[in-house]
Amino acid sequence: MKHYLLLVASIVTVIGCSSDNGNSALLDSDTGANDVTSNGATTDVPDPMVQNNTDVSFEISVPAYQSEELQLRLGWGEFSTSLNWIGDEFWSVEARLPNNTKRLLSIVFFDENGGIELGSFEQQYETGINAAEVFQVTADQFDTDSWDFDKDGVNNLNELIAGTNPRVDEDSLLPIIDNQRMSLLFIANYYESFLPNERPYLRDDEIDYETVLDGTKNITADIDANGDGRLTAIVEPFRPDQNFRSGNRSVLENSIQWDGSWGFQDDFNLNQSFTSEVSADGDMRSLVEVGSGSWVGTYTHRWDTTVNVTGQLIEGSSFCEVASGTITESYSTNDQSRASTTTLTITRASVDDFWRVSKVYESDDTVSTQDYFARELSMHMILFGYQKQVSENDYFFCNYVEL
Ligand SMILES: [Ca+2]
Ligand SMILES: [Ca+2]
Repeated sequence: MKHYLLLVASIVTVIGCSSDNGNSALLDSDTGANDVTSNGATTDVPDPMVQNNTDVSFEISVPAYQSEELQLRLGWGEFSTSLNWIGDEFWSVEARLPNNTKRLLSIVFFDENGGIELGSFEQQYETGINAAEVFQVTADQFDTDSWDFDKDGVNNLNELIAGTNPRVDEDSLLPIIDNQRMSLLFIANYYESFLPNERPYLRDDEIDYETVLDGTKNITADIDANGDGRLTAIVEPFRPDQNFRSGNRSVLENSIQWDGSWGFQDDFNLNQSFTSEVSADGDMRSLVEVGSGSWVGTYTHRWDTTVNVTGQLIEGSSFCEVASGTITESYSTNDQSRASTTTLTITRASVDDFWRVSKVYESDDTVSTQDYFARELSMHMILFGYQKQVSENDYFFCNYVEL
């Protein structure tokens, strides 16, 4: 019974002694308050030989961040205090707490002199029976992701480190366009469009210069029973060394690969190559494509593209609409004697409403960046005439007979 009453007295003392001003958090439960029984009679005074307190040394490492206005506050039940900065990421404080007592311990890391939370640590903490003990928290035990004032998915700490405003969702201020126009993507569509479903498939058109000039394509295809093989298309102008398009098709376990190239020569020289892989995972299809090309004559144009997207089959078609992923395009030119590079990065998570577009334009004396959202992607931008047929694809072919 005596032990129980002592404990009650200790807690009451702590509740009455919260220390907010910081540096000294020593508590003394032996304040001389008498233990009182339920009928109001004074009983025995605490035995000074019995130890009721534990001096706890809290030693805390916080996530790395530099500011003149950092604070670290600790609460344990009703008790609270500030911690003292020791150096680097290290903070500490000593608190005299009642022993054998369990309370919710909460430690919060602030910037702006308490104005903004950067991270927090919370767990039940029970003092032991020793005269002194040490409680340590390391930086990686701090929850920083729960503190995201503008709810943009980047926590306050990372926004402050990056120099963005943790209270404003910068994305919500970006303009929205209807269509982001692209070109020279989904190239395998072109090659696959010449293949029926039959396997093996052999075709060897005799080149008829007249019909090729009329726009007819001469196709040579040799696709085996497995779906592996090669396809070549000759289009106007008809000389194979002037205008060739060829690709190799490979069937892998859950995917179809195309790699190929095409060229075109007149007063400019074109070379384009690509690899493309469409894979199936249940109903989902994904496309990984890498392309690069050049168009060299009086001026030089070079481009590199990457596609890493997922999509779902459009009902009644053999194509997939892109639902999420990342597309990049880097385009360099010295047209008009002015060298420049434009880099587009287009991303969308499956939960996003729009594509996020980041456009960086660099020339000798300028670097400019534009960020905006696009409701749709359109692949109908034609930079050069030879792209027609090959690149005008809003959707990627995904209903391969082998998948
Ligand atoms: Ca944020
Ligand atoms: Ca922000």
